[in-house]
Amino acid sequence: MTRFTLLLACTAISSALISTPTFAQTTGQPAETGRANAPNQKPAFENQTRAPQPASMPKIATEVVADDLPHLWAMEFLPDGRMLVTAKQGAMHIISEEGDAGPAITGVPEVAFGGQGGLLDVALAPDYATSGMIFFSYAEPRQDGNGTSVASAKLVPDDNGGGKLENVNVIFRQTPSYEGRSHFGSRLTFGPNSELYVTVGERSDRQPRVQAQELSSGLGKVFRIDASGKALPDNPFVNTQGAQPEIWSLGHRNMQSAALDAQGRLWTVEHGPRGGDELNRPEPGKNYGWPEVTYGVEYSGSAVGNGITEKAETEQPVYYWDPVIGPSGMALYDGDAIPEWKNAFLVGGLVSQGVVVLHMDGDRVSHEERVPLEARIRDVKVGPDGAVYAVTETRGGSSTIIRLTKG
Ligand SMILES: [Ca+2]
Repeated sequence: MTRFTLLLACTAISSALISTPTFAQTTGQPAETGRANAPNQKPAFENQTRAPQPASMPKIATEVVADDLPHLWAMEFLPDGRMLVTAKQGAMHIISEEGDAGPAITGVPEVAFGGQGGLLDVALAPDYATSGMIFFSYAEPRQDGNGTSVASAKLVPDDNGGGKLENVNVIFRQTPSYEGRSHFGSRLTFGPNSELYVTVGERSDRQPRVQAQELSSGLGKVFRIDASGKALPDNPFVNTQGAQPEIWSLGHRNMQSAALDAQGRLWTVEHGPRGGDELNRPEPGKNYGWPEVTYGVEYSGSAVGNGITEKAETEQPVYYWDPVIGPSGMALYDGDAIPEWKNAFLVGGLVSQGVVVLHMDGDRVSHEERVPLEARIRDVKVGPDGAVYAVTETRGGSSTIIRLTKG
């Protein structure tokens, strides 16, 4: 295993194949200096986009703690300090504290691997230390297409660094199924009362994506369920005729980021259209607009729908990015090792190739900071040591795990 440390200097292009995003680390100025895709769209309030960088930005040192890993999608720290990771092709591994991946854990169900599909997120049950239960999401191959599903299982590690899943139980299926390879979401986040939030996508294509607005469809929603997959009795639409009772909020595009804040409230970051990635705090029963109200434009450059960014019935994003960051995983920084980041959200950037640090003032973003890592960042977690761990990916290739500390 390779271990090395490098101090982040000004971004240098390390390979002709990687187009490194351009931005300037200047206090008081926005990190993003690129041209907007929708320059005529205006934010609804101050600091809804391109918030200034903070006055004090820590110097960050990076170290590769694990490399030569399969293409990972998610990681979680186990109570013993090892990492549990999902590999997109359909495997789970435990990574030792020395950075070595153990043999594939057996019992993982078949996944629809391809495009954005595969084995996706993993979360430890709140009582994992005693129950050994984990929850994971994946693109599930189905007779009528595919869709995002959530399963629970008991993780039984063995003495060789591997292990097995016992009692695999599919507890929730996003419906309808669709024959596609895009926008599966997803993240799994347990709330303070062991409620499970499941974020998904709207399957991308124009025909299914409009279902993000329909309560009878599970496309483009946040769901809130219990450990057996049932809708919670205080969910907003349990008494609405024809609505899927598991729905918590609607009008979402493709959410691969979710985390709780210090008060235990859910926040999400979703992949928007070109110039429309957004941060939200999904509240019960509220409509986040997609695909009728959104910032950004279609990949073709044309307007999304009628090109509306505001409507009374839909929620404004707390924050948006144009150009996009390509959000992956996110975490609340609740450690002490990097005091400047206390209570900030850390968001992985696939496109921005680094970690985005969102400093909050109440429920608004006050400052945006960026840590360039010159790699697509697939997930971000805070370790038990207070360091930040970022999972990288190369397209269709392999992953590393990088540890970020105060340099
Ligand atoms: Ca929205």
